[in-house]
Amino acid sequence: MEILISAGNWPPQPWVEGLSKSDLVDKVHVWPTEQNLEQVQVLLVWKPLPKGVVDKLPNLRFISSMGAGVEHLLGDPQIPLDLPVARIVDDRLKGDMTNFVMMGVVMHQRDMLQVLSNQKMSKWERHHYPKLKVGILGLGQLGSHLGKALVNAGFEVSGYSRSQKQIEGIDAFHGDQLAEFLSDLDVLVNLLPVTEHTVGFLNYNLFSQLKQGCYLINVARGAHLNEADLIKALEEQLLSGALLDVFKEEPLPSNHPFWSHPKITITPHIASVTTPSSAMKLVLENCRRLQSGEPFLHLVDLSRGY
Ligand code: NDP
Ligand code: OXD
Repeated sequence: MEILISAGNWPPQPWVEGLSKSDLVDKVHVWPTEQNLEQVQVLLVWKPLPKGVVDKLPNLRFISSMGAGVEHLLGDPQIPLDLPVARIVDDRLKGDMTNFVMMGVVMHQRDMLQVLSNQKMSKWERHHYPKLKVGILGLGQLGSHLGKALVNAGFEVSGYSRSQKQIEGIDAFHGDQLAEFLSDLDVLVNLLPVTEHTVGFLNYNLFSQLKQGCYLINVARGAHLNEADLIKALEEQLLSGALLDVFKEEPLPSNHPFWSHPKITITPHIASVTTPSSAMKLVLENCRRLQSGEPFLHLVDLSRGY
């Protein structure tokens, strides 16, 4: 089987080396290439999907995102809608996301930015820290893993999803229960996928339904956040601060007002980065399934958009 990798700004080499070791794989191509791609059956993509690539693959049978998100594929008219499209779901990705958000929650709970700035002034200042209720938007693969870990760590946890959930220890809301979900949170974590229903979800109207002083952690996508509304909500103290890992434009332009905002902490889309050696196991399992005709794992539902 031949595979084409278009890894965007991620280094393709670990993928090439790992996939080439499998008996299932005859050849791994890396885009851009002048090689003949006629025999390629599997396309692995991280964003953006290059223009014209699909036209060069007459025998393409399966597409996989190299990350959890698929909006870069589903929104692209080049992707034939009848082809199966999968995404990465793996324990490493879940664990890394959980650790990152846990760090953000605890940093906020312990007022760590203040503690670090106190150190610069040799200032010894102790205070009590609050018990927090954390709400997670999106109780999917990442959100539910995070929720369980937060419960185990002693936080009060609630979550909101499209369909109804039952997860031990998590107060679960869905559908038209959004306002109820938002009303008593100390921290709101966004782990929604980008779809036509979730673009701009984090907006002034939503912020004004939160308990005053709630802290926002956005680790899903920049497209979820209305940036001007965030600044306004921070100025009006509807929100006490925000940890942002993802942005509409990445890298975040150096003149962007978020960089210097005293209540915003920025990380460069590192909440959970696909680990090739781990994610490759799923890709190879799906290659095996392509050969055997068994159903693929972690396919995207094109009608839902995630
Ligand atoms: P999943 O598809 O497993 O989960 C998505 C969740 O969102 C589901 O619970 C789903 O509800 C819910 N949802 C979808 N649409 C709506 C809606 N309109 N209203 C309410 N709830 C909705 O995704 P993952 O957990 O795997 O990943 C989530 C996102 O995290 C990715 O799409 C990606 O953008 C981002 N991500 C960011 C990373 C980073 O480094 N910053 C790394 C990896 C991922 P239901 O369960 O009912 O279907
Ligand atoms: C992903 C990401 O979607 O890294 O996997 O953002």
